[in-house]
Amino acid sequence: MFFQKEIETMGRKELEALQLERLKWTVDYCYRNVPFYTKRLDEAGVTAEKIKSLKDIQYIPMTTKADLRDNYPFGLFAVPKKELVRIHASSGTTGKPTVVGYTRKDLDMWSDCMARLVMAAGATAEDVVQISFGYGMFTGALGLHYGLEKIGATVVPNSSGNTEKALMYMRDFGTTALVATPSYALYMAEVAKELDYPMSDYHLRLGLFGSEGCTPEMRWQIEAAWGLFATDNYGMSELMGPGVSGECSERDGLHFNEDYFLPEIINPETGEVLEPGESGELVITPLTKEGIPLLRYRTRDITRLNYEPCRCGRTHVRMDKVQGRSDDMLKIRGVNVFPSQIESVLVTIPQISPHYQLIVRREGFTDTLEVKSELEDRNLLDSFVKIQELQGVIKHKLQTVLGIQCKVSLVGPKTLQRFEGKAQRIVDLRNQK
Ligand code: DLL
Repeated sequence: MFFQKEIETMGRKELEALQLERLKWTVDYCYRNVPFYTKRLDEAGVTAEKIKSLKDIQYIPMTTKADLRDNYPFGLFAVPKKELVRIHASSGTTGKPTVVGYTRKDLDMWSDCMARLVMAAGATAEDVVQISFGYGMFTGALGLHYGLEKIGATVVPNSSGNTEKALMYMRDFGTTALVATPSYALYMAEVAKELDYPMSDYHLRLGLFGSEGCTPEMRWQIEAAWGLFATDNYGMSELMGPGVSGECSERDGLHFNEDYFLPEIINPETGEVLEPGESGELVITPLTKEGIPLLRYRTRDITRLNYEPCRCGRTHVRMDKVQGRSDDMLKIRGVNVFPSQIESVLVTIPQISPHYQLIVRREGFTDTLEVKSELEDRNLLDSFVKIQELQGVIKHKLQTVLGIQCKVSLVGPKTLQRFEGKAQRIVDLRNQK
């Protein structure tokens, strides 16, 4: 099912012509309306007229999260405040929040992008969709909310938290689709199983998940727990929020809304643009944004692009599931370790739950990694030998995948923290005295 079939199946030549025209518009718009970009573009000697092909994007300077923070709150906005109809911000846990503003046209574009992706994932006007992202400054909830309303689905704006009540609504309203982070969907299933209602009282058929990584192994567990079909959605607040890319029901990569977002892959160390198919850092230029336009925004997310048309008929480029963030990547004794690699191992071991924590320490001159995982069965704690055996198995499997040794600790069931939003699994103690 398509929301805007003509655009979603547009031929590549036509699509690229549209992108080029919009890229030139954006460069000119930034130059004229954002002093930060006037200076940057002057320094680089770039003007809209000089851009003759999409390849010329490489001459445009990149923008980083630090640029947004340095210009907090409205320094990169291109319109006066009275033209904005909404403001969102990132949580700002690691510094000043990054603030983003939307004009009416930006919001229309956002809900179109979302409507396309939820339909591609299989949502319809028949669905009752419960939104279990936190409503507020986070873009996830309102982003999906307006897209789902646009396709005529019945939206239940339940927000995150108060899980038992959310489950009551789910049973009583006959909710058919759930919007949540994968980790919250997993936690909700855990709580549902503890309540006095059979799982057959729930009617979820579709999960519209996203906002954090999720290995295929973890996804199978969520699907099995709920009996639903899960799809992945990607985006970030600086670019708009969710709606940048998402999986269709083929689940063979996340389709970009490529008429609105121009993606590139770069080598995160050198900034060099990589060839299609190569893995590296995703850089995105929104092509029509008015409130806060950005040029070549460095996402820090590591992925790959695939320009082959999809079996679903959509032609827009697909990205692989995010492999990790370049700033989430742990460097342990010189080896790059992504949390997703660890998750893919842990989730296949039946004696432990899919909840885990990664603790990084500096001991002397070496970095060490402790993988803390939860037992499914409390009784195992009584057997030292069995625990040791299990630790040995996990350690061996992790070493095979990661190429380094790590410490494995097993703790009792339901002792690790659960998350209602994005899971925070890494505890990096290296810079603590
Ligand atoms: O997480 C927007 C969003 C909301 C996307 C709901 C999808 C669904 P931020 O809070 O600004 O925005 O966080 C953006 O989250 O750079 C990625 O590192 C990560 N991220 C987002 N979606 C995915 C995903 C929203 N599907 C940051 N897989 C991004 C992996 C994701 N990581």
